[in-house]
Amino acid sequence: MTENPQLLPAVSSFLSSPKQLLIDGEWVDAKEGQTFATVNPATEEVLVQVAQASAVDADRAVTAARNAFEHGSPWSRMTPRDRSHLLWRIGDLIEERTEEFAQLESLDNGKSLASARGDVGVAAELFRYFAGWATKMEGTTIPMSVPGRDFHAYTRREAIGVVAGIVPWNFPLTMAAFKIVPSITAGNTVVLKPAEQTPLTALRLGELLLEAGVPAGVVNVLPGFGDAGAALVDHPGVDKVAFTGSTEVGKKIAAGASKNLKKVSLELGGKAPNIIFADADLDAAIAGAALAGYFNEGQCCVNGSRLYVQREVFDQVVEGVAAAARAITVGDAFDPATTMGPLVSQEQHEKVMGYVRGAVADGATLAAGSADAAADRGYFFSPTLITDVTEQMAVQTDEIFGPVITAIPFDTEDEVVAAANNTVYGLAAGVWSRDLSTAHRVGGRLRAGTVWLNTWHADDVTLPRGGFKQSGWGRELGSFGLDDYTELKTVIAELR
Ligand code: TXE
Repeated sequence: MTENPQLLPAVSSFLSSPKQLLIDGEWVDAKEGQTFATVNPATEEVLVQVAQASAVDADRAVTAARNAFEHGSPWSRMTPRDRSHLLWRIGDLIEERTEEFAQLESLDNGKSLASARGDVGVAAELFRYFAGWATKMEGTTIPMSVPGRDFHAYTRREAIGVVAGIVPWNFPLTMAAFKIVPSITAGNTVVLKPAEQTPLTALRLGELLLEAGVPAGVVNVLPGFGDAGAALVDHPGVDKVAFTGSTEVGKKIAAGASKNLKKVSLELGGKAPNIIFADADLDAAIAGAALAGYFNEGQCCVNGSRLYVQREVFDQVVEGVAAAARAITVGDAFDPATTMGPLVSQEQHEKVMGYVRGAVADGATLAAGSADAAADRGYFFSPTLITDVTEQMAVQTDEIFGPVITAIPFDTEDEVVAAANNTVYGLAAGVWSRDLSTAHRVGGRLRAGTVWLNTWHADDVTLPRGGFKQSGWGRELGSFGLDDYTELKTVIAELR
């Protein structure tokens, strides 16, 4: 690997030895000895070799998680208050190591350091927010009406058991936290499978969890490919699967988990419509549209990829977003001038390029960007804005997961709502208008789990998120975020 003088000693030291699996509180090699290389997408250089989990390792990890969950284990005996303190402590440890996590994330995923620092902050805050919920998993007492008899009935929220968390590469650390935090808040144990493209921060988090005092087996980390994820989905010892990733794999997971009727939560793909009315604050809307489409290299499930602009301001908005795209500096995360890093992998790069080339071949126009790689080395791709698009083009119907926005003019509210909802996805949507009635009314008509009015990507760990339609099952975060990680038990006692 080329020498990078900016790397913290802790990061260099982390990368100086092959990475292992975390099973039952121990760092171990994969049983079958396999490893894979994780690559820096800015340089295409191998960062480090990582143990590659197989079905055998999945079985070992599930057994460890099961034992850690069982009645009488240190974890099952830990009080909610102690769990709360533990979660808070982990949040502090993550925050103290912000720069270290950010560097590792930028190296492995490619995102700018500023972006990666933001992700680390979210992960730390997630632990702290849920620390508060550990002591507030309350039930209710419920009156019963049985003539002549007396009852005391109440509900309890209990842990489900072993959770398999399977996560993608676009926000590796925060996605790991999204699955681990609600799981352990509720007293479950976890086997986490990070994405094969970006295993490093989840592994470093595993080290930190042990340092913070999470008992052995409560959180296990299994880097590997889809087969390791599938082995977890199939494993009878797993009680719940929590997945974020493509809709295609989400369907496989739902089918696999249904064999044993495991609980499943899914956060899947999106193709979010972003609607700008002519009466909007256009400066804000243009900046918002660029952020919606280009943040995180466009590799966001809530990426505002379909821009609809009322006809009278269409040219002005297209010009503005194109200028914003051109103002973005694409480069290596460690270059301070960089505002957009490379895409995560060669595969993703080819996929995004293919969509843009396909659109151009079908007669679309590039208002910004290009259909070519932005550099000879590294998976760089220029932020792109496409006009002269039809609703039938693949660039308009498919989740591209890159910095690509398509822009289409509209005339009426009914027309744009119909177009916006004409998708199998339903993760996010946005409306820009100075007329509050328009904004709220249209927001109400959009079939999406999150609707932004006069903003985009504004978020907090307190807010539930998830998808309508084929964008998923269930909600994550906020006070709703624990529901999918608990079972509700009804207890009925007869008072004699
Ligand atoms: O996702 P996958 P990929 C979309 C986006 C992207 C496309 C492909 O459009 O271009 O998906 O990305 C694990 N059983 N999103 O291939 O395959 C896999 O190892 C169990 C949207 O990276 O869904 C990884 O850990 N697990 C998305 C995780 O699933 C399996 C974020 C995600 O991989 C598996 C990422 C199987 N059969 C991509 N096959 C979002 N909604 O945020 C793979 N995996």
